[in-house]
Amino acid sequence: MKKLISVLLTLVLVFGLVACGDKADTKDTEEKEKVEEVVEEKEEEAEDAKVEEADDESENEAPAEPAGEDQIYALITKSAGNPYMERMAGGFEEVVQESGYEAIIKHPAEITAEAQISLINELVAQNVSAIAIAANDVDALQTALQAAMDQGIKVVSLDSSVNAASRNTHIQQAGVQQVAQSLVDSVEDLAGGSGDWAILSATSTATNQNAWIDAMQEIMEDDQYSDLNLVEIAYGDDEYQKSVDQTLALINNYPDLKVICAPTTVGLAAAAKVITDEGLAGELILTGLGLPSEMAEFIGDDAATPYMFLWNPVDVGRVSGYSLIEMVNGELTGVLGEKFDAPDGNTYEVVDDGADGTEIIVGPPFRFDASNIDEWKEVY
Ligand code: RAM
Repeated sequence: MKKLISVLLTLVLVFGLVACGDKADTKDTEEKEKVEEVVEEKEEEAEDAKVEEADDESENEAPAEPAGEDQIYALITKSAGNPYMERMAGGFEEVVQESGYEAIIKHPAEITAEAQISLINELVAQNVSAIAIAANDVDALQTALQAAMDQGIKVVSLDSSVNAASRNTHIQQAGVQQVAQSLVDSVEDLAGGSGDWAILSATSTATNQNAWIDAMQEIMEDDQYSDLNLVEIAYGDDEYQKSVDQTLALINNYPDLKVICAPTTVGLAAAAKVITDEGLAGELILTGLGLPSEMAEFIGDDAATPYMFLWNPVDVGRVSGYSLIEMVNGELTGVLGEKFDAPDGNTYEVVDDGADGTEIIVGPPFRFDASNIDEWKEVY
């Protein structure tokens, strides 16, 4: 299309030149011939562009092969290089392959909705059977995901949800309220009930981060927490270096800061390294959601993080795989009240997500401290 527009613009320009020339009465025949030649060339180019465009359109219209017996299950992560996302993808891949189907894992080039939309469009063109997506934005993926569902592709969000109209259901790692309450209690405990604290989040559009932060702020409206002062919500975009820089900025900007709560594994690991390297362990205390394998060296009574929380990311991927396989095989639709028995021995139930959709909750958050970190660092 761009090519066609540029050709048409050139034509307008050339005709404009001819018109101007006429007005100025410079009817030099050589000039005129040259102009006619250019017009001819441009007309030919326009024809070629039209043909190319028609080819493109027919490519888009060509119906892809239906999924049939060769089912393909795709998972789109939030971003590449995040160990949490890699473990989640690993669980998904394992379940899909064990069931005899093909798994595709896609990492967007950037941690944005736009980069995820390109991947969704690719998978729709490929006519995969199902898509699981950890969303970088709650609403922005709607058009692309609805196109997928219109084509019969089953869709779940996992880890970070899309709105209810964009999915069949959401695979929720742990109840939002439960996670938020655990984090709030830890901030209160570690701050000794009063003082400045900050949040170090991932991206500002991540549905899961925002849901936890909103729920935490709501809980903190209670009088019990009135002496705690949230000074800033910083965003490290789930990039290690940016999270390091944001932690350093918080330390510099708030000399009385007592606690940083990072509800992101990337942010927590980066902040723990900074606090340790700056010799601040014990003074500025860290809590949040962390991956035991990344955090083991920073957990303990005298370390940067006395304790933290998480769930098993591998299971989040597994339950997404189980749910999509049920959906593709016509056993599950994602409607409230449905249940299914999974190969892991558990029964999963579709429940109300508290907004206008449904979700399947994987399990409760788990607390990690000096007493159990060595055991769990080997697991995930
Ligand atoms: C990061 C991501 C992910 C979140 C975990 C806790 O890896 O932001 O979405 O669930 O942390």
